Amino acid sequence: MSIDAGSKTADLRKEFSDPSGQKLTTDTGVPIEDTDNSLKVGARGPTLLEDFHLREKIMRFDHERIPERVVHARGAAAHGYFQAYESLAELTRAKVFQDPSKKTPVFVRFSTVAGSRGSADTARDVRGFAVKFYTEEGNWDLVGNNIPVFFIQDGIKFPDIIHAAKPEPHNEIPQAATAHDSFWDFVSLVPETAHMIMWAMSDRGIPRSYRMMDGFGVHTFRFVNAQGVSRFVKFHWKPLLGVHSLVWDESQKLAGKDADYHRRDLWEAIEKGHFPEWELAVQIIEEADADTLGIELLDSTKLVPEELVPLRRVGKLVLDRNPTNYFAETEQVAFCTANVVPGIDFTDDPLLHARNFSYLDTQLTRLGGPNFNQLPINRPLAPTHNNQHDGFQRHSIPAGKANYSPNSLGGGCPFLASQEQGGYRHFPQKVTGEKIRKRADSFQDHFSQAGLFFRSMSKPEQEHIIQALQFELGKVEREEVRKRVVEQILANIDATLVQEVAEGLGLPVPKATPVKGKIDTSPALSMENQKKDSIKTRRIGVLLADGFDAADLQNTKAAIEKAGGELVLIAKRLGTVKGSDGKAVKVDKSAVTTGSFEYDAVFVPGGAASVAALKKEGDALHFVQEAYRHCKALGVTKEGAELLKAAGLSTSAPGVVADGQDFGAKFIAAIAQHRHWDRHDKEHVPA
Ligand code: HDD
Repeated sequence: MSIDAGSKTADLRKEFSDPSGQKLTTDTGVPIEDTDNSLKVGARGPTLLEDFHLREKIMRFDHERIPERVVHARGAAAHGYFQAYESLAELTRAKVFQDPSKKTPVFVRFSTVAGSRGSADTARDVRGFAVKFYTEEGNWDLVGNNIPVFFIQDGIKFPDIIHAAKPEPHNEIPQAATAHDSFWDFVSLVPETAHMIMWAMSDRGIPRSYRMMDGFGVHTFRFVNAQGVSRFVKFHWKPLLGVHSLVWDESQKLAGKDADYHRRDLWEAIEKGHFPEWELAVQIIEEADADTLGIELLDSTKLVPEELVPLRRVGKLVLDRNPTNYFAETEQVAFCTANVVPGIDFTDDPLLHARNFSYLDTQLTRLGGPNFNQLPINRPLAPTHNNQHDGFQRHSIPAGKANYSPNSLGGGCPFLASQEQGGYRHFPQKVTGEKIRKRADSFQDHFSQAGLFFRSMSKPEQEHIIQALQFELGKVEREEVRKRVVEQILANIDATLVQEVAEGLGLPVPKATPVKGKIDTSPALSMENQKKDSIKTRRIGVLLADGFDAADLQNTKAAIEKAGGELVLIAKRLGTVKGSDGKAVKVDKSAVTTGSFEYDAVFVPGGAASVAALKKEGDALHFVQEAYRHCKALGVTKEGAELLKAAGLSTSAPGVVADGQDFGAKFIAAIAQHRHWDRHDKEHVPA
């Protein structure tokens, strides 16, 4: 048999040399001569069953998919490291927190919860923030979210909340959205969801980037030190780029124009060397103080306000390497809340206990058997020795006759690890009680922290929550469900909230009976109070046509890049545009492939011919109007201001920076603010 030398594929193949010397082989290592033609009897004859290469290739293709995760199916991940700032020996014996000179490798996967693997990144949803630390004493998985609380208090309700949130069973509609009857029906009947609903409907539900969101371990865990002293701990990840969000209109448009917006953002940042960073912070609560705190630490629908227990920043997470292969790493990674190391232990949070079972169990179906920890991405760096040898997809080949314990045939191996040798010992917590299906009275307050969150928001943040609820409940078809959410949930949270949502839905406004706790507001909860000091990695869209002012572009580019931002040149079509100096610059994006929602700010340089051309382009006018409506920074130099005027926009509105002294510095300061919510008349601007 010879390669079909006449085919186009064969011609193309000849153009590539073979520098690696790596030949195509079957899975059993047999070199392959032709992978473009199946084995046939004559060139036009039937295909032969003996074509083992065809059969293997198709068989492998037929089985390429594994079941997607039942939740958090859509995600993106990266490698990196964690480094402690100082020894935490007084709090925990975990090795990962002992030596500040040591870097512990990590793999971090971000995700949405409700959508399928192919759904859009920017759906309104909670984001998963799962970190696998490959520590020297085994893997520690901190499987958290970008929201510090959860929908339910007991894991037995997890299938219910997820079934309600996922597409409805009869027609599988809608995808990656909670704006439908079954979700809100559940919410209306389960008041413990109230606090999490406030967070999910807030701007936290539509992050600007995975790189710009908080992470939380959610549950209360234990730190246990070498002396066996236990303290309660809550984990927080704080992004060094600050916490920023999209607006809802942008999220929806991005879902159409770039459904991979978040995974692309993470990938590109790492490829460009802009490694995302977070600080790990802990809230430590002495066991003796737990009862007087006034917050049930075992209830995952509650947070501990930073004003009560401050955050202590204990180390840094850096993501510096993209995966080599999406499937092998991001898809096959298996996190489990039960993966803890000596020095980290559980509390009796009933949500956590159900999770400890669920994550181990789900991998059996998803990864085809019990050996998933042998997959390269899950394999610990710490050595493993045990008698669990068999099962589907065993990779390593255990030696020896003894696969039981105790044994003498294997010389007694593997031996047990004493405390001094780092053996894991569960914290000997005292427990007594009757076997009952019941929640403690301390789990019954469902509204005080929902109200705390809403009251702690800035005015614009509150408006966004109201608008999100009007959208979501507006999509609910059954009026009795809408009414129940308004009357049974929102009325117990806040008077303004319930009034505005009810009015937006055309429902009677019920009497508000907000439930208040000990703390009235927690300023730390508002995104407005997070740091806004940098434009690092921010993308600024530049609108250009032939004749743009080359000096304007050059000066702004220099200033923005010095501050760590990036200009993206946008014109009517791809190719080049000519500046006032006669030089051509390459266009990065054409108007048909992009939109203002892909950028953090907009810049329009001067140049009479360029601006005159832009004024006639509907896309350019729409671009600036949309950015204005989304409250982004707009910078204009010289004639650039005319484009804004032609679009009916004010050049003196907040966040609009017109030419003048210190233009670069003022524009940068405006971009760092991320949004300028107090922009007048924005509701009247088309977008
Ligand atoms: Fe979960 C995946 C986060 C409650 C059952 N969950 C999963 C992932 C994250 C979370 C980030 C994706 C991990 C990855 O990237 O592979 N889940 C949470 C948080 C919760 C939570 C922060 C509440 C504090 N989860 C929760 C409960 C249960 C589960 C109560 C079941 C009783 N979660 C699962 C699961 C998943 C999962 C079904 C799907 C895929 C997987 O585990 O590996 O077992």
